[in-house]
Amino acid sequence: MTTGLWIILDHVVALLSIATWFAAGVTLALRRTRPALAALVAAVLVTLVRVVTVAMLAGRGWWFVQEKVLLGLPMLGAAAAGAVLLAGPRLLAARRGRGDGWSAGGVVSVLTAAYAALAGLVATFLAGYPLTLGTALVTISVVGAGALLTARVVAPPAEIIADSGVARAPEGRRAISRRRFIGWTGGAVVVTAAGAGSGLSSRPAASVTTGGGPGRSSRAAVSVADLRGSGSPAPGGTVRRHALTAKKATVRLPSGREIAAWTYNGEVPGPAITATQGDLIEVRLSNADIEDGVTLHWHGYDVPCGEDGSPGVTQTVVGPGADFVYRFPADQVGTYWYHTHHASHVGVHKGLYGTLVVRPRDGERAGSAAEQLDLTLPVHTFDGTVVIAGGDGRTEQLAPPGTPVRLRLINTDSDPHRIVLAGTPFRIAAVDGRDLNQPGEVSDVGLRLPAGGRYDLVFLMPDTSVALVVDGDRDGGLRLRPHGDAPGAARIEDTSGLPELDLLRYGAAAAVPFDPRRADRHFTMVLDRGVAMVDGRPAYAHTVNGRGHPAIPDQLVAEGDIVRFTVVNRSLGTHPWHLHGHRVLILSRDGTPSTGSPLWVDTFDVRPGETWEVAFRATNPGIWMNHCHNLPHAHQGMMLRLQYDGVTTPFGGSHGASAGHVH
Ligand SMILES: [Cu+2]
Repeated sequence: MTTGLWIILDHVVALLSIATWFAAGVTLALRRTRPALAALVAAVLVTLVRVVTVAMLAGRGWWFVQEKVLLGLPMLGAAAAGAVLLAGPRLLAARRGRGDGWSAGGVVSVLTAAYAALAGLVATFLAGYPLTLGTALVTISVVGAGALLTARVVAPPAEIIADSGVARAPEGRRAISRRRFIGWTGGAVVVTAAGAGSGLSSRPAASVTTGGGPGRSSRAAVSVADLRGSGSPAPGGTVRRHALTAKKATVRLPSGREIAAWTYNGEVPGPAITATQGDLIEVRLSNADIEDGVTLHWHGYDVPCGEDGSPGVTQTVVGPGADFVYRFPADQVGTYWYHTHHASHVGVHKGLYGTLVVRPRDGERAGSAAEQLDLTLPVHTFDGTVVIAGGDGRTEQLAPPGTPVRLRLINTDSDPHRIVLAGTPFRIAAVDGRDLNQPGEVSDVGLRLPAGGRYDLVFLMPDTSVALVVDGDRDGGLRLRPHGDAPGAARIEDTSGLPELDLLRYGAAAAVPFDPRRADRHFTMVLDRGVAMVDGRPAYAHTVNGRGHPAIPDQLVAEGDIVRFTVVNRSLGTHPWHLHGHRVLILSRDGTPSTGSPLWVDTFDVRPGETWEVAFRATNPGIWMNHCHNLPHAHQGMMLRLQYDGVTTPFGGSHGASAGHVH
């Protein structure tokens, strides 16, 4: 069973324990003896099952259970033990016909167990990982307050007893003062703990984490504004100049449908930028009428930091009437894309993206010179319709038998797409722009393309039709026909049952340029949901180690460091993790090492319950965004900075500070 399923099962059992404890408490309060006893037995059994599910999860990693083991279960266990001791004997006696099983202590203790069960689950959902002393104190005080209030409701308040005849007897007076003492001191403890807990919870985090390496040195500072691209192409190369103007436009898809888009140059996708290795790419970005501002981020391209397009970190956002010139060497071959990085959860979705493809100069890469059909296929969803390369998802293309074909798939959405290439065996020549080592021929497999990710699929055109099926839509996708005379004849099989190809076991292993076991720094990022501050406001955020942007500490590295990331997904959603300015090497997923081709990626899909280990060498100085590429998640807090020692920013440092004003 996957960790994700254990997480869900544990939530279900936690809900059941809440339900059974409340059932026991309410039936006992109503003096329904038999149902109360049955519910109490059920509650105890479910609580024991909960211990098992938490133990199973603990086996998958401490991150998944920390707050359950340290707070939720002990709190529930103590309350449950009290409930059994206080309510159990009278209920058993009632079953034998003595009394009705009711006692004030019994009702209060059973309901307190119910509050403890509920509070534990709420703490998991609202606070998550890591558990702080503040969270623990607040949670325990809430349960304590619940117990005190219940006692006041279930047993008559001391003042009422004081008016009755009981108060006249000495033992009655003692009982009253004891009750008052418990009430007042209990209340005082609860209020103090809650206050201390809230105070602790609102403390700011450290501004930086060092991952076990040294802290900031006293080296002379360099500004990201000075980390810019070189001014001339390599020998033999040319300057590829483009002018992109961000503007609103009504775009007509080939299907005839019109969409209100945000565009570069009135086109969706924006102009395709292509270059040959060694060229210099120079793009002047202007903004006509996107009020919130735009930038250009070169996704997966390890540009100098000042060209990275992160507003508030590497430049100021380009507002209407302003412009910014990006310049960087086309030194990486492969399939990439560009998009705005300001309020990108809105802007990219509405169309502010385009493709970037750099081909090798000498054509020495296997087959690349001979590829006669080379299609760049960004996959984007507009209003629920998947649009491929600006087409409407029913694109047809002629490809004579024997034609070498390369399909460059780019996922420009925030969710993964399932890709099936039907009708031919093929190879995945490159992932995220980087060639794989000895990629084998595959067929009848599904490919999961993470948000932001790219796959280059290559094959020789057979003499029958080939279909690219996206998300199982057999009417959409791309058709390649070998002959001009049989349009769209081939029937496409149902591809939904095909197994998913695991890229961690695809291709052949090869040497990598550094030893990832010798990491200079190791950072752990636990991804979750919870209440956290995002851009200065409290939100139900997507969090990293319990915090939201910009309150997540920067990760400090020094140039030349080998850096290791452990990325843990505790949540029920997928998080495509994306580090700017670097490619990372996949080491393992859920403890199973990558055994196929070295897999260098800029985005990796961390699914619910998964734990990924990746490593990279810090060779590109700057301040780099490190975030979830589900862009709404990033906007809701799941974003932090990787900062090189000695690099500063004059742009404020907080990514897209005005992003929150976008609707
Ligand atoms: Cu995410």
